[in-house]
Amino acid sequence: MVTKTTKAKGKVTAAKKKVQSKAKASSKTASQRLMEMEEKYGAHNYHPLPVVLQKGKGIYVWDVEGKKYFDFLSSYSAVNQGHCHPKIVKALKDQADNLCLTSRAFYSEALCEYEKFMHDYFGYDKVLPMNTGAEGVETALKLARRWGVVKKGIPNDKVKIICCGGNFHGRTVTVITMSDDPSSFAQYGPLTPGFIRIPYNNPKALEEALKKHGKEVCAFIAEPIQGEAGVFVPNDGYLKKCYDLCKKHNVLFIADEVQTGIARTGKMLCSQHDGIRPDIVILGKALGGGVLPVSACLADNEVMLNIKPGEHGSTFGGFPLAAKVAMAALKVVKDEKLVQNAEKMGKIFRAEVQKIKSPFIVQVRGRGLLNAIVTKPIGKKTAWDICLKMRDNGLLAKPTHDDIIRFAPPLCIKEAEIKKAVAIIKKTFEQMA
Ligand code: IF1
Repeated sequence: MVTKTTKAKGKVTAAKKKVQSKAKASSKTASQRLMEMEEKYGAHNYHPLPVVLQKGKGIYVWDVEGKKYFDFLSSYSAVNQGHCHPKIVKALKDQADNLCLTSRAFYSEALCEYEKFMHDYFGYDKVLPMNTGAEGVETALKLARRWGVVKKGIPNDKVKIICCGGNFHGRTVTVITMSDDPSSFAQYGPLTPGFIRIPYNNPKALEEALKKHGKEVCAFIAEPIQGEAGVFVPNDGYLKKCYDLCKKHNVLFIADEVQTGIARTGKMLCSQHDGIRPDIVILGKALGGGVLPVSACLADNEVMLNIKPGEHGSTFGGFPLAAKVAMAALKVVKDEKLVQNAEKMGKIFRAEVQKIKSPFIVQVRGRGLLNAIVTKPIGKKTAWDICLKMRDNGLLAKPTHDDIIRFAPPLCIKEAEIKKAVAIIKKTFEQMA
């Protein structure tokens, strides 16, 4: 009897525990459960800010609990036109009902139209369509190397490309070869030969490298503003000086406009701030209107026509859905005057943020709507903690390099919304102090 009772009691306790633990599980928020799923089943190649998004519209996103936020990252400038823009989504849906994918084995009506559209829009002879930014960069490097061999007469195994310290051009093995950030390239060796790295924002360094290696150099590649480096804006005239040096040494100038292009900095292309027309422009991110991965290289025939049929490509590059989406995305930029708006709102944003007095703030910098606050940690509180608090207050932004917070809202943001967002940023810094 005694044994039985004890057993029964034991059973009750176990059942009770089960109920308790179930209650505990359900006391978790939807966000917590989803983040645990990612932790368990997703590769650990990111460290996201803890917020689980479910919905987006214009400059706002909502999490799974229904809380609304200003999106001040815009998926790293891929959502310049705003989330789920009705015209871009309509272009996607219309084409999806018609023809999604053909590969490049056949012509597609949408791609033919897109190629002409890109010529008219950006004024380059030709476009080479790809999908992601890194593929666009790879394509530019191949175009440049090929031009170097065919047109400049550099021996195939000697061709060099000059890149900049602090760059971020993507994640493929060749592209990370250009990086000087160990978190990008370490323990992924062996890397790709043929790169020379010089300091950014230093035309003298380019001049010296070209004097020394110019005959074997096919191209110089740079971001007009370095994004990952913390929205590092070079001196006025830097790009122009580099461009002129390239011309002097018969070297192609490649502008990686994946992040700075498509109106982000208050010009259609950031290179226009310095009045230059790069030999190769790489576009990505917002070219897909925040809807699809769409990237491209723009260049003239002298560069573009050295790659012949079968020598480069991608199954999805320029697929009909992407072609239609990109055209819609670029039409929105013009129709809604996003270049002008980015320029105007950027000025207001920087002026307002500069008024915030906080011991955390070291510098405010940027161009158009690509901006950053450089912070310094106080005690144990860092840029990460500031971003967590901004999240609580209803604004999403992400730190880069531990101490820099990037602010890059969709370009359709209005003045009243900028002011509301700055009020949140101000309140956050006050709460941190
Ligand atoms: C990630 C950073 C931004 C880019 C430039 C090419 C690419 C990028 C100038 C490659 C991509 C992204 C990738 C993203 C983080 C992000 C980023 F913080 F790492 F540097 F935006 F600032 N050229 N930048 O900025 O384009 O292949 O990704 O389409 O998580 O790696 P992609």
